[in-house]
Amino acid sequence: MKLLSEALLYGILDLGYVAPADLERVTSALLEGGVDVLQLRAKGAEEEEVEAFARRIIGLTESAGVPLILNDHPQLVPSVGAQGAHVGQEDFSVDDARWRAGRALAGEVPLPLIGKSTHSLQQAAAALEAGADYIGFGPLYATPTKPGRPAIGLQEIAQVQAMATQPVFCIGGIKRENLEAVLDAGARRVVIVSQMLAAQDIARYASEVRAVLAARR
Ligand code: 3NM
Repeated sequence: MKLLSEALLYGILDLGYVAPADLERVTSALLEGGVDVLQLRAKGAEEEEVEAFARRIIGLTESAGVPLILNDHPQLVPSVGAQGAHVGQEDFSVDDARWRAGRALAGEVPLPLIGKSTHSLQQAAAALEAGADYIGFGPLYATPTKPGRPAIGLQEIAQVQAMATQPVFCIGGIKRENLEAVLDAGARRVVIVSQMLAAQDIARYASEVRAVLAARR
């Protein structure tokens, strides 16, 4: 299984953009393109639906050696066999998510990964202090994937990077056209959702972005 510490490109299989019938096809394309982590994000879906979606793709992510992270629903991590869960500011605390994701199975290594969305320096510091395995930091730019959420810009990326020992994934409105600016601001790892899923050739888009990230690491 790929290590989170080595991850550069974080892909999200977002059911806001991907039709349920296309789950396997898009997952395969993202994996072929070289995403290092993959999150299943099905906002508004019932728990049973999320579990069923995850079961359809877990074999693909496992074969590729790519950690599968469930957005919300940390309690589904053990039954699906996913590698972790991601929670937002309004969701579970890191500790609570970790407990639900299977802290009771602590004898089994590796433990589930818990990621947290953060939208300011203070939130980033708090999530890292709380023991998140990684954080998302954004949205850097306004984004249709989280409408109405104010952009936080690029100015604080370097400070977050400087204080974090865990991986920081910059997110929100990132695309090939602004990737260099995001990296120039200090980012090392990124999440790209809408632009990658809208690409004519998702695998190629992912591999091109990953190559830029790898060249700058
Ligand atoms: N979380 P896109 S921004 C899912 O800032 C998500 O926490 C964000 O999608 C955060 O690449 C975001 O299409 C949307 O902008 C990212």
